[in-house]
Parts: sequence; C-alpha cells; structure tokens
Amino acid sequence: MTDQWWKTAVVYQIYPRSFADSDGDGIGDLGGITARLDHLRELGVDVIWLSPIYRSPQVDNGYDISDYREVDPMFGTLAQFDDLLAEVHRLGMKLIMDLVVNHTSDEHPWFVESRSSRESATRDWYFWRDARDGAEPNNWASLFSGSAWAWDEATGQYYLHLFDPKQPDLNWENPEVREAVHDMMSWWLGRGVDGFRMDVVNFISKRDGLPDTTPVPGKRFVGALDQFADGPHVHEYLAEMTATVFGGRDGEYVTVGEMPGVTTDQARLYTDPARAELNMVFQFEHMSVDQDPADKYVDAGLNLVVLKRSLHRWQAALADVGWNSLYWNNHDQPRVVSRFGDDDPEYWAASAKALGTVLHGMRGTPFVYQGEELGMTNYPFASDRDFVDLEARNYYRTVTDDGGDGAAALTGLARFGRDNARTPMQWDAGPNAGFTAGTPWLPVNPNHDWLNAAAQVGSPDSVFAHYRSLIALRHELPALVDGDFTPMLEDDPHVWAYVRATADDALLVIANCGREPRTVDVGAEWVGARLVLGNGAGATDALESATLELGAWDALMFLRAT
Ligand code: TEU
Repeated sequence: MTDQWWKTAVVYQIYPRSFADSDGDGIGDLGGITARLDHLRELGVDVIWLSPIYRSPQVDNGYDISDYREVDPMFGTLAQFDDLLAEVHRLGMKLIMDLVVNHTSDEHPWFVESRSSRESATRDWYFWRDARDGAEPNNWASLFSGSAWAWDEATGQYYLHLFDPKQPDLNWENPEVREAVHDMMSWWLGRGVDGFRMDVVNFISKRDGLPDTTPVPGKRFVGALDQFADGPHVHEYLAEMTATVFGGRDGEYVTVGEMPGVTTDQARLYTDPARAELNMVFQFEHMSVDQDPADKYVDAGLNLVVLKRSLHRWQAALADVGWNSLYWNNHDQPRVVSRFGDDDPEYWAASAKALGTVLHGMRGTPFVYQGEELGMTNYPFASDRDFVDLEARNYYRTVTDDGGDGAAALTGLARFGRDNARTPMQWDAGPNAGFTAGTPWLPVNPNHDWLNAAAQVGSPDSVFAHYRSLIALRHELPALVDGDFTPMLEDDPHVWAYVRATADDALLVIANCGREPRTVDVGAEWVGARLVLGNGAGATDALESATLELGAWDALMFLRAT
C-alpha cells in the first residue's frame, strides 16, 4: 500500500456547535466531543476535522474568527482543547483544525486596526477601495447575497467581503498577512494538531485590479468566481505556506483545501505531490448537479447519469497525479439521504447505505459528516423563521424584497439550506436526542425518536454498521485505496457501478439507486467473486451468475483475483 498515510484514512467532520453539549447551554462544546469519542472509535475513523472553535462573534457560526489563538468560551477553553487532543491521540486518531484565512471577523484586532484610519499599520491587510462613480468599486456579489463591498463611513472607503460584511477578506498580496497566518498555523502545530482543512482557500488570490465580472442584465451584483477563484498567485501562496509551516515535515500532516469552483486541471496542480501545495481539495461539481446554475436554491432535479459522470470525471482526472477527497455531506450541504437518496422510512436505511457504498468505493479519502453514519435526514422546515443560517436568511430577504416568490424560496431553502446539516446530532430517542440537557440552539429533527445512534450502534443491519464496514474495508483492501477506477454502465439512469482494480484484485461496486428492482449483467468474469459487503436481502457469499437481481437501493461489493 501507499506510504502517504492519509490515503488509507477516513475523516470524520465534527460541527462542534451541533455535536454534543456538556454544559446545558444548548450549544455543543469541547467537553461534549471528548465525552463522545467512543462513538468515533467504534465507527473506526482515523482523523477528526473540527469546524471552527476559535473566538468568534458567531455571525457565520465560527467562520468569522476574531482570535485565532483562543477557544470561544461557548465551546470551552484551550485547556479543554488540549485535553481533547490528547484523548484523540491516545485513542489512535488524529485531529485537524479548520483554517479560515480568506477572511477574518470584522472584530479581529487586525481589522479593527485596519479600519481605524487610512494610515493604520494594517490598512493594507484588507481590500480598501474608493467608491466608483459614487457606488461600489466593482460588480461582485457576495456569496451571501448583495454586494461584496461594505461602506465604511469613518474612513470613506469600501472594504471587500466575499461573504458577510462581518467577514472582511484578507489581502494575501501583503507579505505581512501571509507571515501572520503562517505563525498562527505553526502555533497550532506546536500544540500538536495534525493538519488543516482550509476554508475557501482557492479564493485567497484575487485577479489584479479587482475587475468587474461579466454583467448580467437586470442584476447589479453578479457572482464573480472567475475573478477570485484559483487566482494568479494562489499556487505560489500555498507552496510558500507548506514550505514555511511544515518545513519538510509535511508528510506527517494532512491538508485539504476547500475550493468552490475548482476545475480538474487546477485540482491536479493543487494536489500534485511534486508541487507540495496541498494533499487534496474539496471540489464542488457534484454538489451542484441538482441546482439551477443561476440560483443554488432552485431545484433542478437529479439526473443520476450526470451525478455519476461528474464524480467519474474527477476519478479519471486525478488518477495519475494528485488525490481526491470524497464527500456527500458537510455543514454547508443538505443531508444526502434526503437529496440523492430516499428519506421515506421504508427506503431510508437502504438508500443511506447505497450512497455510502458508491462514495466509499471510489479512489480518494472519504469524509463522513456527523450524523451521516446514522443516515440523518433533512429537517422538516415549514417557515422562513425556522432558518437561522445567515445565508438562508439573506437569501429569503433578498428574494422577497425584490418582490419574488417567498413560497418558492422557502421550498428551495428547505431542500438545500445549510441548517439541514446543522440540526443537533441524534444520539438517542430521549429529550433533545441526548444532545443537550438545555434548549438546543437549533431544533432537533423530530425523527430522532427512531433515527438515532443508540438504536444503531451495535445493531448489525444499521446504517452505522454499514459505514463501519465501509471504513474497515478502506483499511483492509488495497484495491479500495490504490486500485484504478473503471466505470461500468455509465449511461444507466438507475444503477451505479464501477470496478477498482490492482494487479492482484478487482473490486466491483454496484448499487441500485432507486425503488424499482433492476436486473444487470455484470459480465462472466465476476461469476464466483466473493461478496465483501452487501446491503441486499438476497446477498449471497459468492456471485453465482453474471446476471444480478438488485432490489430497492441494494448495494454490493464483490472481490475477485485479477
Ligand atoms: O464555505 C464556502 C462556500 O462557498 C459554500 O459552501 C458556502 O457554504 C455557501 O453555501 C456558498 O453559497 C465555507 C464554509 O464551509 C462555510 O460554512 C462558510 O460560511 C464560508 O466558507 C465562509 O467562511
């Protein structure tokens, strides 16, 4: 097997505010995580990624950081962090931090100083520009609706914020900014962390001169990924970061860059080991296949062939150089069972297992988002007041302010809203699903009375047990890690199938992504292949015929010698 340790690893993402609350304030915290580590050990994951726990005004749930070297009191203390890290290491796992350095909070001392005067020492640490014809310096839209520029009355200039006005963008062209970030990263490595997940890190180099993006008739502000994603200096900045912070010891750590809009060509550059930038990236292509390209909250419907082809294309593109990350879920996406699966209670478990199987069968490092291993579903949102996420609230307000269809906006938010991922972890059937003894900051999904960890851990047919098996197989089967990837039945709109093969073994991964039974011919070479994982009532030990009968959401893995 390969010598890059993270290629055999499975990562589990914890969104601390929704994982486990130890002090009854309704918000998850570090003490809660430490108390629940047995769950992760039982699941068998290797690495934990913690969404931000730093001091923050929490306008974007911690993705707006005001002190990179302090734990927000809501989550606990640095001492508790050290305890958690020690316990994670004692249990044989690793821990990576979320690094949010495209922007800070406007309450970070760097920005407070920066906005204090045009002559301040850190003025140039952010993007300050004069008005253009009495209005915003360019036509860029914020990813959270409206303009990407906010007016500062005191100094008479605008500053850039690709996200919320309370998340001003750092100016990476200034070497002092880069040095300050490197120092902070080294400080966390000094505390013992094992790497970083880097928030929107392909946004850190904006196009020279911050030019307008192509105007769209009828729109004042336009999404401008082309002007700030994969910009002119991003590779240079990442290579500099890796060399400076990891200093040749980068093999001991893992880095993953979150990269909206990244292309396969760019991803090959970011993850080419010879370039020493990042180990892997989170790409977004498969997260938009069911969304209207002009509006992510408009449901475009799922075409399974499009979804398969997208992920298969990434498998092929990073086959000889670089490495993929594999994910269905995170804190920004709706729950995959409700999105690409079937959350009807009759099909829910099978579809969760099938989706887990086709993802974990691919080449790359799988990421499991908290609750995904239980098959957690979307929340039954009914009113705009149910949403707390600022992206959702801004979207609803913008649509209705413009005289748009509020009911349609609500439908879109219920389907794709980020709060779906953020409802509390469902530990048991008790009050608040065992998440808190207080009032949870976001309501618990009412289905926790039957969908919860206590009902699944230790039960051999559970979604949890299936994820546990998928993770164990990643550790055991070289074909899953190193095997090449060959799609099968690519134009079949219902069945997802592919083969992973090394010189020794071939693994067939096949799933029926729907309720209707399907009959598939997989080829005579698979007769006699051994079943290594099955989610079908009719699953047998060895494949008896080249013709497979797949029931609703059946998913299977067969292994044979090559
Ligand atoms: O997200 C980046 C991002 O572009 C999207 O996934 C974002 O969630 C949004 O839905 C775009 O429409 C990262 C973080 O993961 C997210 O939680 C933060 O809100 C964002 O950056 C800003 O830090």
